[in-house]
Amino acid sequence: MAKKPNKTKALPIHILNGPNLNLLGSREPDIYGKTSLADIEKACRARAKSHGFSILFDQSNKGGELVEMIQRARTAAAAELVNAAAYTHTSVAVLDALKMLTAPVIEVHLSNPARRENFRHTSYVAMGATGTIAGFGLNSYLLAIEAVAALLKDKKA
Ligand code: CA2
Repeated sequence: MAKKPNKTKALPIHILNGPNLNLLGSREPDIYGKTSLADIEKACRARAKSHGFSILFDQSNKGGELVEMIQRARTAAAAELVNAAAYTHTSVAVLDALKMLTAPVIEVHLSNPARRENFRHTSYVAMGATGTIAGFGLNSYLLAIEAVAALLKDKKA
């Protein structure tokens, strides 16, 4: 009997951005560059596409919404890239939500928080992440997509 074609669609990579990142590019260009969040989204879509993945791109300024978006990713995403912005350093709720994911979680930052103020040296997100990429601006997101693509290919093989 002929084999049925596998119609299962690959789940997208979920990219989640926390508070104030909607205003990216409008201030502190010395730290964050001039790239807007829309530029990041566009570049991520292109990079993910080159690896055969689609992207679900979200941003919220509200902690509860971020938690809900992470919860949705439990069944709706192949991997989670998260730049929780200031919530990185404060939110046990975001950490608890990330811990519920079975998919790879990559913590992403535009800047390198380890080189900045002491309060940025603690990351709750890191405790729920597979790994962290920080300090490369827009390229932090693209490197995270590379990491995820490699992880998911390894899983498949
Ligand atoms: O470097 C990162 O990606 C951060 O997650 C950015 C957060 C900061 O609190 C973290 O410590 C590191 C801040 C996001 C602020 O968003 C901006 C909005 C407009 C202009 C500049 C930054």
